[in-house]
Order: sequence, then C-alpha cells, then structure tokens
Amino acid sequence: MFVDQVKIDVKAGNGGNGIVAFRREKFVPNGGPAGGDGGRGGSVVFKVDSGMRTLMDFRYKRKFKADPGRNGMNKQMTGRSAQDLVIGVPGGTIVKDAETGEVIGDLVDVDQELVVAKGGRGGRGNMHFASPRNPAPEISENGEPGDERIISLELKVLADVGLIGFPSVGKSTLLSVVTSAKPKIAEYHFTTLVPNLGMVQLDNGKDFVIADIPGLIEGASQGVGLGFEFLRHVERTKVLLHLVDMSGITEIEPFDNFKKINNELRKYNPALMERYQIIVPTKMDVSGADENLKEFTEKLKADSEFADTEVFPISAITHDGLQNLMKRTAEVLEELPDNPLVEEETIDSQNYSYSEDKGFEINNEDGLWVITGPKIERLFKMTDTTHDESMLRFARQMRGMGIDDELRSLGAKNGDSVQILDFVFEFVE
Ligand SMILES: Nc1nc2c(ncn2[C@@H]2O[C@H](COP(=O)(O)OP(=O)(O)OP(=O)(O)O)[C@@H](O)[C@H]2O)c(=O)[nH]1
Ligand SMILES: [Mg+2]
Repeated sequence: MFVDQVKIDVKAGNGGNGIVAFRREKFVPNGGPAGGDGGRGGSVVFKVDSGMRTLMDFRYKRKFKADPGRNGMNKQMTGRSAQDLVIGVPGGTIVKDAETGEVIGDLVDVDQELVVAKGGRGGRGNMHFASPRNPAPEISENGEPGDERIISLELKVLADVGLIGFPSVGKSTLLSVVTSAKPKIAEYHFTTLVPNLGMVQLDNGKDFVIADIPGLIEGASQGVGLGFEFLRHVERTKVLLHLVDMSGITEIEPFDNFKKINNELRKYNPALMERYQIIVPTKMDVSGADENLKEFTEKLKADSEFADTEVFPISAITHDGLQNLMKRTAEVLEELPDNPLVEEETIDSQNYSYSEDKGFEINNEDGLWVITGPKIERLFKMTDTTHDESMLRFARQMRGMGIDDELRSLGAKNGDSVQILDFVFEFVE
C-alpha cells in the first residue's frame, strides 16, 4: 500500500527542573545557593531521508516523543540535555499543523531539517535567584514543557514530468521503456494504483524524473475512479505528458477523453492548465492508429484551447518516437523557469513556534475563576510548587502579565478561588 497522508502526534521533551540546593562547607552551616539548572529537552525534528519513498513507516507508529532534559544537581551542576529525536521523512513531504491546517514546512532537499516541536529549556536552579536581599533563595524553576502538537504529513511525489491519461493508454509501459523502473503493466484499467517513479538518463548526460500516475477518468476531481488522490502528485511536476491511445482499443473517443481529462485537471486546480503539456499519441504500431491520429489531430487543430499543443506520437513496442519525445521533454524542462510549481503557503519553513497573544483567558465557572492560556500554563508548569518562594515568584509573574488586574475588573473578590490547570488558590487583594 502506498501511504501518502498520515497524522501523527509529536511531543518534545520537557526541560529538566532547576533545583534548590546549598553549598555545604566545613564550619559554615548554610553556604551559598548551589542548585544547578535543568538540561534542555529534546526537540522533535524531521529530516529528509533519501532512502524513503513513502510515508509507510508512519502507518503503525504514530506517536513520537523526545526525551526530557535531566534535572539540575547540587554543586551548581547543570543536568544533561536530551538528544533531539530525528525522524526520517521522504523528500516531498509537506508538514502541516493538523488542527489549523497551516503549512509548517515543505521538506524537499536531501538532509533538509525542520523542527516540528521544540524541546523545553531547562529550569534555573536557585543559584540564579540569589540577590543581596535574598542571598539564600529557596526558588528554582521547573523545566519548560516541550511543544506538543498533532502534525499531518502529506507526500507529493517530486518528479519533473508526470504521465497522465485515461487508464490503459500505456503510461506504465512508457515508463518501463524509458527508465529502469519495473511498473506493473496489464491490459485492464487501473493497473497502476500508486505513482511509480523512474529516472530518464539521456546520452548527453542529462537526466530527469518521470512519475507514472494512476489513470484518470471523467469525474476524477470529484473522486470517481481512483479519484483526485493522485492529482495532487501531478501538481508538482513541471511538464505533463498526456498519453492518448490511438489503437482504438481503450479510448472510444480519444479527443473527447483528452478534453475530459483536462477538464478534471482544471476542476482540481486551475493552475494545472498553465502546466506545460505535450500530447503523446500511443500504440502507433497497431493497425488503424495512423487514421485515428489523423482524426485526432484534425479535432485538435480546430480546438481553440489546445490547437498549438505539441504532439509526439510513439510506440512503446517498436520504440518509434521515444527518443524524440525524451529529447523534447528535456529541452522543455531546461527552458522552463526553475519553479513553476504550485507553491503552498508556508509560514516559516525553518522553525515554527506557537504564537502567544495575551497569554491567558479568564472564565468564571460557577464562582470559580479559571485561568487558561499557553503562556500562563507554561509559567505555572515551570513553577516549583513545593517551595513558597517559588510560588511567590509565580504570583509576581501573574501580576506582571496583568492577570490580577483583569480578575479585579471582572469582579473577583478577596478570598475567591482561582484555578490554573489542576491547582486552586485564593485570590488575595
Ligand atoms: N500494441 C501496443 N500495446 C501497448 C503499447 N503500450 C502499452 N501497450 C499495452 O497496453 C496495455 C496497458 O498498458 P499499461 O502501460 O499498463 O497502461 P497504463 O496507462 O499504465 O494503465 P493504468 O495503469 O491502468 O492506468 C498493456 O496491455 C500494454 O501491453 C504500445 O506501444 N503498443
Ligand atoms: Mg499503469
């Protein structure tokens, strides 16, 4: 099975906690603060692996978790940082946030990397909180939580040339004679169920990649036949070779089919109509093919939209016309600008992090003030609730964010209960 779309969960490692510790020196009952920092949590990183062709590996493994950083230690020692979790993906993988649909990145080049979930930084140990007023602070930070999100991966085959056409017109056969690929070939429709790739190597040293795409029929853009699933692979090719069967065996009305398939491309994505298209009449070795081609060409010349489209008839059996077709295809590829591909909107292809607006929201649930929001929740998770001083620091941070003011303006009274995550405390004026 060809897996070209998956949803996975990724969780980066939390930072290690900073700790509260004091130096112990001979004859000094309580030396200075010496609690070390936590180590950084591992990030989850995608990396293009040239050996991968599909998203198959993600079919059964859908949860990925990087290790947390280690906690700080006494004697000011920093905890060990965790290794990043690097996950291989095939070239051509588009990474989206599954919840918002936003494109996080487009992984194209070999070894290209994308951080999809950032590891939390380590919390600071109490040695950082010493001040002249508080030389022996009992404050330390917990590690920052690692990012956690649901990601969708979508694979779009990366090929220079796409072979399109009605089923059984000879797309796979053409691929098999111009490249070393060995696709399945048979006389029944929809033999090809997944795209096949092959590399054409010309005598002049040039090469390009061809994708054989499952057959298209009328209604494909609405899901008829194998549907539009595979039209998305067509989107990334630079040149389309549109194969039309001249043997009279499969295509009852070749010109009509040719127009219908173009209509499906247009319905799927109008930008596909600007893609360079070469018409390739096939099976020219079959008797009667010449007459069928003549009729086809006449209709083509009379068509306002496609009259100027180039035509390169071939026979995959006798190899007639193959060289000319490959030569012309290579020429067109060279003449075309580098990237006429349909580009997806990318936020930031390198790194991505959540946007934090105000950082909190306050709701009153049956008299209980419930504070939510990524920033305040992160700050809370980084608070070591076992030390009063750390809690006082958190109270100051809340005030700094404007939470106290907003609670007051919403009508909170002295003694009301306030909740953040699973922690409840009293609102004190
Ligand atoms: N006579 C003749 N037969 C051909 C030629 N090319 C392909 N065929 C035959 O046409 C039939 C269909 O060929 P495929 O290459 O499987 O067709 P396809 O377009 O890949 O079909 P789907 O994968 O079903 O969309 C097979 O029986 C081939 O042997 C040709 O040049 N001449
Ligand atoms: Mg095929």
